[in-house]
Formats: sequence, C-alpha cells, structure tokens
Amino acid sequence: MENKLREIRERVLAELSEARGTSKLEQIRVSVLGKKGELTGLLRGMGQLAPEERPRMGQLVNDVRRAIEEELEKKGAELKEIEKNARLEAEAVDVTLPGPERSAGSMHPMNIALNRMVEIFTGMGYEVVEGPEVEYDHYNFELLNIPKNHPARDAQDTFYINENTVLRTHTSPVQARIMTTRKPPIRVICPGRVYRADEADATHSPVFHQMEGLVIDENITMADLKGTLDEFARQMYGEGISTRFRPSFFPFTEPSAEVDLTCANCHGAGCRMCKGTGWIEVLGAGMVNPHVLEMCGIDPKKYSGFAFGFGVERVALLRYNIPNLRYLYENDLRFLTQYR
Ligand code: 2NM
Repeated sequence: MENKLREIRERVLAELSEARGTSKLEQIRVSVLGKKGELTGLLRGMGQLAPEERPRMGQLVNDVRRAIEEELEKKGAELKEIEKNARLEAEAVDVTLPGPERSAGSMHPMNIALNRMVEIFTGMGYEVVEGPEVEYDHYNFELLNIPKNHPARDAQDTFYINENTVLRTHTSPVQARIMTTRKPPIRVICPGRVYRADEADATHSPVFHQMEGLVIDENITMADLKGTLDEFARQMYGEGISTRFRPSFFPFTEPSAEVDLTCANCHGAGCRMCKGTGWIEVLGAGMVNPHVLEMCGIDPKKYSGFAFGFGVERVALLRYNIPNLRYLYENDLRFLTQYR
C-alpha cells in the first residue's frame, strides 16, 4: 500500500504539472479525491489493514491527499490567471478603430430657400406667424375681398370641407386673422402649406407652399414695398439684382403688381432662362385694398399697408435651376442630398 501511495503521489503530481486548463484539473481532482476516486478507495480499504498499521497508513494517505490538494490549489490559481488573461485579450476593444459611419443628412432645397427668406425678412423686423390649414371661407375669401362669384372660389380651384370651410388656398387668411386681432404697426410673414385643386404637372401641385408678407402702419406707400422687395432681392440673389413691377390685379390689393427679379443667370443681359427679357417673374404684391383694411377693423383713413406673396417652390426651382416640381416631392435622396 505504501508503494501504491507513492506511485499515486508521483503520477498525480506529474499529471497536475502538465495540466493545461482548469477543466483538466477538475477531472484529475475527481479521479483522485472524488467519491469514487483512487485515494478515497484506498482510504476505504484501510479496514482490511492490521489495527497497528492503520494510524501510520492513515497519516500517509493524508499526507498524499494534502500534497495533491496543495498542488491542485496552486496550479488552479495559476491556470485561472492564465485563462482570465486569455479572455481579457479576446474581449479587448480597440477604441482607436473608426466608429460605424453615419450619413449626415441634408436640408431639403425648399427648406433652404424658405429659411433664407425667413432670415432676410426677420432681419428687417418681421415676425413669423402661422395659422390653420383648414380655414373658414370668411378668412380665406370674404375678408380678402374675394366675392361670392369670383373664379378663385370656384370648386375647380378650392377643396371644400363643407359649405363654409375650405383647405386654405393661400396664406392670406393668416394675415386677415392678424389684421382683425392686432393694432398697427403690423409687420408679419406667413409661411405655410396651401391647397388648390390643380392637376399635378411640372409647375403645379395640389399642395404647395407660400410665404406672404404684410406691413401696416401710418404713411406706408408703394415706395416702401418697392424698397423692401429690392432689398430682399439683393440679399437673396446678390448685388445688382433688383425688382420690376408690372401692373396686375388681385381682389385684396389696389394697386397690384406682378414682380420680376433681375435674371440671376444673365444679370439682366437676356438668356434662355429669362427668354431674353433679363427678368424672371417671381411674386405678386400690392397695397392692401382699403376695403380689406376696413372689413378687418383697421381705419383706412389712418393706416395703409402693403402685402406680397411668394411661391416657395418657385423660389427653390429658380434658385437651383431645377426643371420640374416633381424633384422636390419625390424624396429621391440622390437628388435631395445635393443641396446644403
Ligand atoms: C399675393 C399678392 C399680393 C396678400 C394680400 C394679403 C392681405 F391679407 F393683406 F390682404 N396677404 N397677401 C397678397 C398680395 C398676396 O400673393 C401672390
């Protein structure tokens, strides 16, 4: 039995020193010290020994067990450390690697154009105001001097919600609301979505955007309107760009004008874009009709005002030389991401 013990001790210690992982250690521990292990078996067999042999043999078995246990513990700690380091290395994150690429996004050309317009007018002291898109006939037509049988009211142009409610056909009702609720001086711009029962084509859409402006105070004249729009043209398109007024008609302004801007492509020399005229038609404007002021509760003998209206799509198409409204609405990122 002594020989057997020595043999177990030598063999197991040799096995332990060669073990390459904690699972191998555990396997060795079970095969030697476990319930059915070699040493455990020997200890059980002690009953067959002569009584005087038992204490010495018991001592010997315990020595071997302790030696093996010590070695198991030492080797276990070593292997655990090695395994931990291997795991840390495998899980290491290289924080210097580039992160996942994110696309930056870009502004819609309409928003670029509108933001610039808003910036220019707020810079002149205008306030941005908004109003409902579902609007009463009263504000959309009545207060703007658009009589009951006016062609602009025709069901062909206007989306009716019911007899006295429409999808607003312009942003002017926002200004009518402002005039009925505020006292002059008034200086506002009204950007927003408007609706007309138009067939979609290169220059028409049933939903589009306007930005209208309104100024009311004492002694406001057509010269103020002209100076304001000239300054806008200069800031929006650059030095040397101004406006040309052509007589026109709107029910809500008198006099009224269609307003051209110097062709930014040829600077007035005449080119294909302006059909040789040197001018591009961009907006409508005029002096607020005294009858409109009166209906909105503003005394036309004391106050006068001007108003103007841009089509935001038209400004964006001209600015970026875009040939068709479709490009603004189709959300094709190959097109939209060209603009900053
Ligand atoms: C335009 C052209 C001319 C306009 C008039 C008004 C109001 F409410 F003051 F009467 N708002 N907008 C106006 C005038 C709009 O768009 C082409």
